[in-house]
Amino acid sequence: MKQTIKKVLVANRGEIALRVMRTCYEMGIRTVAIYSTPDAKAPHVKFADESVWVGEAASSESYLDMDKVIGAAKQTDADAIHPGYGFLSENGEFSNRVKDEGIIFIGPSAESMRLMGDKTAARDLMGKAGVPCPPGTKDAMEDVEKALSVARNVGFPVLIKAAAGGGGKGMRIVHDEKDFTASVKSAQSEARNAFGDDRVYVEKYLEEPRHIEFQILADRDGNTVHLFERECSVQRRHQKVIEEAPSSLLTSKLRDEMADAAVKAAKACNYEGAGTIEFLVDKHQKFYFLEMNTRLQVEHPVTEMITGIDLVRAQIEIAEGKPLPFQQNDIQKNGHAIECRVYAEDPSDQFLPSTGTLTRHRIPAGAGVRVDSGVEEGGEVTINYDPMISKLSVHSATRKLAIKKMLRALHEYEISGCRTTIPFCEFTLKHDAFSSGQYDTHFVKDHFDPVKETMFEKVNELDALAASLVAALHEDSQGSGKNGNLKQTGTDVNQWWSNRR
Ligand code: MV4
Repeated sequence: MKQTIKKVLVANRGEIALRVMRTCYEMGIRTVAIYSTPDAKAPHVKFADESVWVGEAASSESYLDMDKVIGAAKQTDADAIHPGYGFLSENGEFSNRVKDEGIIFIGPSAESMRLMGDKTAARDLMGKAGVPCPPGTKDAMEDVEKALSVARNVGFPVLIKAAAGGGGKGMRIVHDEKDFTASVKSAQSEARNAFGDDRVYVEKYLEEPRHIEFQILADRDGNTVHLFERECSVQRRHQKVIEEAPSSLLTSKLRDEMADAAVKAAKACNYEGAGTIEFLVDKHQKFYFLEMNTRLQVEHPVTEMITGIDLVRAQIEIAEGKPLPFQQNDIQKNGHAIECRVYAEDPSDQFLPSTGTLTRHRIPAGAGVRVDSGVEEGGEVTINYDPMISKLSVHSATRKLAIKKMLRALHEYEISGCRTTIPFCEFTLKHDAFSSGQYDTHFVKDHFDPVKETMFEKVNELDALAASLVAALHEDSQGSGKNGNLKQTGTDVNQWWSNRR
């Protein structure tokens, strides 16, 4: 049944809220923003046609409060809700309640979310669909001894994972069977605390894996296509930092095999809308299903840049009941795109959050440069929400040219008032492991030493300055008089030097 959407409430904040609203504007669809007290003057609120205050800063009081979000949609007569990513975007209860109110949920069914949200159910479904999964236990672990025998069969190291998990929470790498039982208990405890569900399962640990994911679009009639892959191996503590499309690892043959598997996976859960199938590719170029994300992802811009397809427009048209306007052969990849996530975190200090007033926010521009930002100059960067300030994406004809363009754009990006991960992104793009394409999910651990990379250079410069000042002071104290004005500097370099050591 087709229904034209005239007004969308975007149940999100920051860059993704603004990004969704921009496509709505281009489609002639009116928009409703929701906002918490600290977001009252946020860019997404200013851009929307209407806005509704939904509560105080805490997400549970505002963006996660289903009653308030649905109430705002009813209050403004929105005929659809776009959830963005995070918050309620993969909450089956929310999508069902939205539909029960006669409002269109722009996303997949609650059943698809459920099937893919439970990692053991997802593995089972993938096995039946002929999508390869890492060897391991079929179901969640009922009996530790039985699981240990499976671990012995697949061979250590193994990974213990939370069935309700994702993103690394409740995950334990076990290298030796003597640590197995304790690791299971520890994983169960973390999973119970994080998800209220302590079911865990075992998988063979794939060494030096690459994280490669395929974008999927599926309409209500079951037409399912892929929009090629994204490589997301530069991660820090399971948080993606740099993504690119296409992957420099895949051969055409491997790409076709993985794309077929991704389409199979989407069809196996009757998927509708935009979704992503995550795979790991091991050092033998064998790929394995990791998980499915039943939402639009942060890193979707790099796919849009190489295919020319607006994924939010596709989501809305699918939600209106329209058939996909293209077939698989119509979708071509062109050139290369890279995305750097700009977080308000300090890479020289363990990526700790960095808050403050954005006294300067000047974004780069020029051909092939896209900035999706949820902040503006004068705005506050707080710890209320995810620390991502913006996403900087570039597109060029080749990967080498895209790297050059990204380095130029990072150089041009001016942010003052908080520390950001821009220096880390510059470090990565300049690193041989990245530029050669020879990197995996251990890149940060293997190559990034914050003290060496960002502080020592400064310390080295300061050391040189201190040494010359100490030398000059020493000479001065010998009465040579040639550094006459030095003493007036008031800089007790000796004191500074001894403090520093
Ligand atoms: C794995 C894996 C290796 N072997 N599974 C799961 C959650 C996701 N964010 C990363 N996950 C992984 N699952 C098997 N069977 C490697 C990862 C992985 C990873 C694991 C530990 C530390 C950092 C990682 C970064 C990317 C992928």
